[in-house]
Amino acid sequence: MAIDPASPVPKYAQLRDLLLDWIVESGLSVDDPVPSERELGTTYGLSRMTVRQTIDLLVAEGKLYRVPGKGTFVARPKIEMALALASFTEDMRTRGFVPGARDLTRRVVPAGGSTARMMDIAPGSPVHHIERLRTADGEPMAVERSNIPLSIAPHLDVFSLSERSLYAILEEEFGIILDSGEQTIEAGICEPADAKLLGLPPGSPVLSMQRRSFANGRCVELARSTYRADRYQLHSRLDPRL
Ligand code: 16G
Repeated sequence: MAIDPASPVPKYAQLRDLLLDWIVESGLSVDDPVPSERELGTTYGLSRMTVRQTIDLLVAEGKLYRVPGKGTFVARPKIEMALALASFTEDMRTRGFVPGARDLTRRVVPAGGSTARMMDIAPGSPVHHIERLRTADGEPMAVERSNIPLSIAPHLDVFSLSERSLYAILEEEFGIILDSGEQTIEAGICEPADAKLLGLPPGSPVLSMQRRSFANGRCVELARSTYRADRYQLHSRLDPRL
């Protein structure tokens, strides 16, 4: 396939699609180099500026990455997160990764105003505040901050969360089966402390998630989490109407 100069599609966008097809057809895999901007310009009869625009776009989309002085390479595909009431453990296992968790903080704190409001509990009532670094095959993926009312899971603190899934503990030890939830997802910029934990340059893009999960109409968990935007994309089925 070649660039069509008569097409209303800009040349850099045509090259994007051609290059992605070429990567698949040539059987390139993760970390394989793609041809240089000069080579691509010659192959497709395009200016260096147009080729650079395409590469910039593919880098921004997370399909390619650049190593200064070395070239441009095929990036790892992002993990597709389903919008479901699944635990991190379940989600990672389904995708063939080994899930992990490192405890950062676990304490019982009085619920602040907004946490209490969102959980429909009295302000100041005790909640387990749990901060964990979540990993997939040992690689940091997200920082998750969960709040769980003490009244729902009183002795939750005796269970290790680096060895077991929080949702599994809630179910197996407390008989809590989550039956509904809601989640908001926003683009954000990584806080310096989280960037360090996640191994990202400060100011990297992240997905900020807030999830409330419920059992029998009662809010069990309010989680505020920071997921790496360079490793995650969200996938959702669409209903025909709102
Ligand atoms: C998911 C939830 C998190 C919950 C965790 C439990 C989001 C975006 N996700 O990652 O709220 O705490 O699952 O996972 O908030 P676990 O059962 O593997 O510990």
